[in-house]
Amino acid sequence: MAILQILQYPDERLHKIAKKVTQVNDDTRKLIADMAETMYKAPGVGLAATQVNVHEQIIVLDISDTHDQLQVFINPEIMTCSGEIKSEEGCLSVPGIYETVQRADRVKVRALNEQGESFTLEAEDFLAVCIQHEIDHLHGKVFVEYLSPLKQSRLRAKLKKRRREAL
Ligand code: GNR
Ligand code: NI
Repeated sequence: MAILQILQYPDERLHKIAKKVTQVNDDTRKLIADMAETMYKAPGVGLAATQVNVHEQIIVLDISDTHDQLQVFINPEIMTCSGEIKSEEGCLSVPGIYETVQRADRVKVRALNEQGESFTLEAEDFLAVCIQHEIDHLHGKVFVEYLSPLKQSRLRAKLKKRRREAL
């Protein structure tokens, strides 16, 4: 297993569109194991392959306190969604920034598991928010893109400055 490097916003590669996984094999499972290790170490509740510069439709999630409830979604698709929820979001690619985002509060997702088998899941509340946040990453979208253009440009400037000072 290995800890992977997480891309930091702003980075053009966070806006790449992930391709569908055509075959779930040992390479896929190795990547998933590394993504899970990277997510737990960060620590975060989810990680999309896009964030580790792999542009394939793979997500890992674990919203448990015990870090033993790993959920894997390959080629995830939102079938239906309903309701509204406003919640504070953060992102491992935008460290230290927390902003309120509005999303659907129930989603039905279809995806493949680590064995390449299709499943569906109905999620609500925080799990539904996380699934939407991660699927956005696969579509090249970072949660800060829901903020006003003014807030986004201030945020980009702040993060670039912070990065300059860290070097
Ligand atoms: O660790 C994470 N926490 C979080 C909190 C609220 C809404 C979404 C998330 S996902 C985030 C990890 C991450 O960046 N996944 O892409
Ligand atoms: Ni994120």
